[in-house]
Amino acid sequence: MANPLYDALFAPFVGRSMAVLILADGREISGAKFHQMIAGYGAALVAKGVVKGDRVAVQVVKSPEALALYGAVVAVGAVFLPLNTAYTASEVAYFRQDAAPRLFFDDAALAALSGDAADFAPVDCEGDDLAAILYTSGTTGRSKGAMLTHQNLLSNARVLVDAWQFTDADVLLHALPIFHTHGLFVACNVSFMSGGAMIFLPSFDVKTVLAQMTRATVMMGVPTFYTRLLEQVDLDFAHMRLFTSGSAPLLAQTHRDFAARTGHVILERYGMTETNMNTSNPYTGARRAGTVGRPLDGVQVRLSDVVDGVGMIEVRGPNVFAGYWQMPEKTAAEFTADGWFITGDLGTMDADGYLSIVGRSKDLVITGGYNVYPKEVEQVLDTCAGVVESAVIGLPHPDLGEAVFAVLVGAPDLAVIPAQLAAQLARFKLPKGMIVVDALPRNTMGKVQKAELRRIYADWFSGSAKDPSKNASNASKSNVSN
Ligand code: MLC
Ligand code: AMP
Repeated sequence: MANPLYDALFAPFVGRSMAVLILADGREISGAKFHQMIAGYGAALVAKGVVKGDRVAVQVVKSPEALALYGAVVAVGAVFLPLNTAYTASEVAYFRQDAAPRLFFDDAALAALSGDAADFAPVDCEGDDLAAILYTSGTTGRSKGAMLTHQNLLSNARVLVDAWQFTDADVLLHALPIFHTHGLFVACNVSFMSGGAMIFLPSFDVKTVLAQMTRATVMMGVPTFYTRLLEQVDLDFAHMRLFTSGSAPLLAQTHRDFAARTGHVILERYGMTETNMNTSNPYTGARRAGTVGRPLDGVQVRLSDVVDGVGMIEVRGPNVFAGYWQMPEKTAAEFTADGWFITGDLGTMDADGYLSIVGRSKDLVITGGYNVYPKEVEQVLDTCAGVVESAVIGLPHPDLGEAVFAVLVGAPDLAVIPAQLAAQLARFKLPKGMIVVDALPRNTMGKVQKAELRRIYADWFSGSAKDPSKNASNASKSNVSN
């Protein structure tokens, strides 16, 4: 009788007096206490009728309770479905309708959840059973639920503990959100599996992070964490053993600057919601700036349709998801005939097997580590008064890596558009700049040339640009302060 993920991550906490979570106010939660929270919630979920395979959707602020709920859902054989706290009511309505969860937790519902830990018993599961569904936006604008099995999550956590040499002496500084692969699976699962502790912060606030760092041994971050740290004067990280980066491209310059300022060579790795982690720079050995390292143990990576050294990155291994929830056609379309997952990322591989990500075939903006699919924003923009058509692109941004930018045709009132968008879209998806032009550049097939738009407005957020409105007659521009 077994529950693979629960047995590996949560069961070992029974009776442990060592802290598993350290909070910003200094409060500590022992392994035993954390397990009791999981067991209490587990009993409560069963009492509410949750059975194996049920989806349990969760949109709650980051807290120890939220993490214990994750453990409880896994323990009772249900499927954890975390949602970004920034999602609007209409976005959440879509996920609830699509996934049909047995229960939905917001903060109030979580606060009211209690059960008797004595009544708890984990539910048996197989490696192929689902442990989580994480929604990832699609190029058509419709989000897809990536189904992740116990085996997917377990295999990846094992490989990462090993690759990054985690032990129970580690204290991971955790400042990421816990509704995505990075913060939940890479960070929490790895820490749980190693039996170490996490300094569990509500979000990335640079001053708090610096203050808390003194007790940590490892930090995992998106590139924005590192650019923000580099803006600080005093960076004394001599006691740290590891900094990792992922979810978005880390500029080689940031990598070099961080090494020069702190003596730490950031370890960059590459993953996706659908695959967990695929590649990593080595813990011992050369961590090469601008590369995402080599395939992790048990993960196979290949490039297809290679032209001038650049090919589509395809992945195969126990980490690769079980498909999109109730979307067999979309699932089939993203696998090759011989079973490799087509990532949509373009890469090169050097003679030593180090992969570099050089572009994306998918029309996607990654801003501060969050993915925004332009189509989704364009669809809402096109409903705004005065907008005839729109093109949404990502432009280089000093803080967020890329920022969302909208090019509009028509005569819209730019002052009212942000509020109209915010009613429907999470705020991180809203354009940080907009411009109105006479027409969008198109190729002979009539397709909007987004590469051309990215070239024209490339310097918009850098401040050093020539005024882009010179490139577009009758243009008006707006930098949105959101
Ligand atoms: C916040 N805002 C953003 C934003 N984050 N806008 C664009 N991109 C973002 N990433 C907006 C808010 O809506 C708000 O707008 C304003 O910016 C300030 O909000 P904030 O909460 O103060 O932001 P801040 O704390 O500065 O957050 C920035 C950040 C955060 C980079 C620290 O976004 C973050 O933690 N990102 C990590 C994302 C992540 O975990 N990705 C992993 C995906 S998994 P307004 O209008 O309200 O003022 C994955 C797989 C893998 O990709 O390989 O890991
Ligand atoms: P998500 O769907 O949110 O999991 O985002 C996954 C995408 O993030 C990948 O397909 C890549 O495009 C991107 N990504 C993740 N890690 C890296 C990295 N280290 N460098 C560049 N892009 C990355």
